[in-house]
Amino acid sequence: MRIGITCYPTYGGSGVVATELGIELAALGHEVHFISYSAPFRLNGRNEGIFYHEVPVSNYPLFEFPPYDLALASRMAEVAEFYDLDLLHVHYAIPHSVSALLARQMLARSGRRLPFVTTLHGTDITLVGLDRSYLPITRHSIQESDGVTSISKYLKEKTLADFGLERPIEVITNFVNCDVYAPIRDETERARARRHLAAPEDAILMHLSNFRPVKRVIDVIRIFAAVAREIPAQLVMIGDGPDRSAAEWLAHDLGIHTHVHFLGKQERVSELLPLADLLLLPSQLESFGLAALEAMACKVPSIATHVGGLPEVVEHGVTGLLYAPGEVEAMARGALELLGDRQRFSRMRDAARRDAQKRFCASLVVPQYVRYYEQVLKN
Ligand code: GMT
Repeated sequence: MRIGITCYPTYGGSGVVATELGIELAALGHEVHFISYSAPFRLNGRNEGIFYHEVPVSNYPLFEFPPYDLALASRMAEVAEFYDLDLLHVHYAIPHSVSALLARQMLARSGRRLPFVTTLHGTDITLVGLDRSYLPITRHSIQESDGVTSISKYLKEKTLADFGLERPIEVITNFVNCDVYAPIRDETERARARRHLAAPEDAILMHLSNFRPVKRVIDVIRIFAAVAREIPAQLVMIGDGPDRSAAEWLAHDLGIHTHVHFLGKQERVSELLPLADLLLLPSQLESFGLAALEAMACKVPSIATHVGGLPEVVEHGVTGLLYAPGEVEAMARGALELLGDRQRFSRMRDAARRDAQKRFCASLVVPQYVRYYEQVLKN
């Protein structure tokens, strides 16, 4: 198949999923064309069978807001025509599914069919999509999509209820490449790699996100502070975003800044995650929680929240511990109890990897997308 993929190319789960999907599809022999305003950040160096088409957005003095969605629709239609695409797959409904709808209409005039699949990821439904400025057009573009997938059961139910929709939505969960995201088997090698971040006796806690308010990075710092009061520990913060500076200030104010390492955006997350003991993901809401899954695949249990789709990913007491958002003290206690009970901790680490392999490996999930594309093309 020749598949066009559109996503936000910046640091964020939906872009990561779209990019990894493109890479996996290309590895299966499909031709993948990314169409976006810049190249997705995880594409680097792995591009056989993958093409990238930039969307140029002109900014005339008359435009207070350059219409990216229109430029995207034009580019989608062009790329579909030049490269004979079979279908478009857009990630994050706003504005990508609206642009895809326009591209489909443009091509229909010349008798060309260009079905599109929309994958719903999270705030495109739970936050931005419900904003009155976007709700009617988001609802329309979801309704008009040739196929709609959702990354969790939670998000599917939420979409149907909040948008008053009745159309079918296929749940295809996020996935992880279990060969790339994997524990370091050799304990000596792992210990050596950890030494770059911490002393041998230190626990390593990690957080990975786009540092938006929904991620509650302030809670991450507070949880860590409570843990570090009891045991030697280091916190590694991966990513960047609006709340980073507040988190840095708090680490200073609490006097723990020498134990908190802000690494910024990292390309090789799969090399850092296996070094952690625990992932902290105390989000206000997660429709899935890709970071928790990537950590699980590396044998790292999560201290997270039982919100949205997270309980579909992390099983409380088995592959991690789940709390209500804001339960900072309880999360710190949970982390300490777990780290202090070597047998339970080791069982949880094994279960995390096993579960990621059993339910979320790319080799299991990506074929579900391929089957879904085939079904959409057939209809
Ligand atoms: O919805 C967002 O906040 C953005 C989006 C992203 O691009 O990071 O995150 C969502 O999609 C991810 C990938 O499918 C999920 O793992 C995240 O849980 C989801 N975020 C939220 O629901 C807050």
